[in-house]
Amino acid sequence: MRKDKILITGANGQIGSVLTAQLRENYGHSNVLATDIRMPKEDTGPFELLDVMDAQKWAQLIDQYEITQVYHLVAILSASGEKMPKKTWDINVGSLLSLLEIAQEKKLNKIFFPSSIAVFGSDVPRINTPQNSVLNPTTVYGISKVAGENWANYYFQKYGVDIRSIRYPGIIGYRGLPGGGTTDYAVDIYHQALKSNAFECFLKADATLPMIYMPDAIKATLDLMEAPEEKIKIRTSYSISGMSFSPAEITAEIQKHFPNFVVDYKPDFRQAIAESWPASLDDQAARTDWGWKENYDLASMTKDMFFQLKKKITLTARA
Ligand code: AKB
Repeated sequence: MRKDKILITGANGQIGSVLTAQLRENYGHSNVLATDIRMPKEDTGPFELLDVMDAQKWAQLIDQYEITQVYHLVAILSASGEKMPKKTWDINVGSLLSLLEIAQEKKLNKIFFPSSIAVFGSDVPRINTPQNSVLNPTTVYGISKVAGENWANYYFQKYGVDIRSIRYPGIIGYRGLPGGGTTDYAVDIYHQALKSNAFECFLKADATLPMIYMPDAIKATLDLMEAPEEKIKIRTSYSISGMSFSPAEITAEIQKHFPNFVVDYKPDFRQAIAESWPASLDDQAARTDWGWKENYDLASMTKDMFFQLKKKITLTARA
């Protein structure tokens, strides 16, 4: 067992719930403190209520549990962010700044903060978007992530805070549902295929976006955090991607399992957000620096999603 003690914010969320379980397996149950603004549905281990805008409580928990690493997952995502720009800025940037101050003061070993493909705007090549592109995002979420990346780099350069980050593409997982994102359709579509064999999609059929399956996203996060410091050459954030597909392509893949599955396209305001993001990413820097490599493509992810969701439905029915 390793001696690090870890605090996670947003531990009840789509990524948080899976990452918490994996970190507990790797670092020992009692060495991982889950935090969230709401109580979890099930008691799975050490947990504290934490509003990340309350920097004092955050610092106090870090002292109380002798925390050495923080995974700061709390964020308001792209679609929700457009409905509350000021709050999105305050939470996404304000809480990161509080953490950076705490990390510097308490000499934390390492911090992880997620960035996003939302940092890119429509003025970059949409295919194989380079790691070092001009960052002119169109959403407040994207603006907050560009600011976050720059603050992260600043605290590393100026104070030596070991902060590491990944620009997550859309993340598809079976445990929890995402909320408030533009890529959320790609999770919901699997649930609806099983439930009703029909789905209403809020993006156009050809809105291709970079995506990743949850096990690959977790692997990337832990590989980045466990890589030797000298391998981390980028202190803003690393682009990574597992695959790219459009709603039409994921539909065709689902139809291999459910031939009668139908999708009705009703694009809304999220279509404009999707159009401003890359269709695919150049993630060679992550591959070269710390060995990023995905295990899943669209076909293998779809097969596993249905296997896991069916298993979950059977277990829930039995309980
Ligand atoms: C969103 O759609 O807002 C997020 C993201 C790509 O960061 N899933």
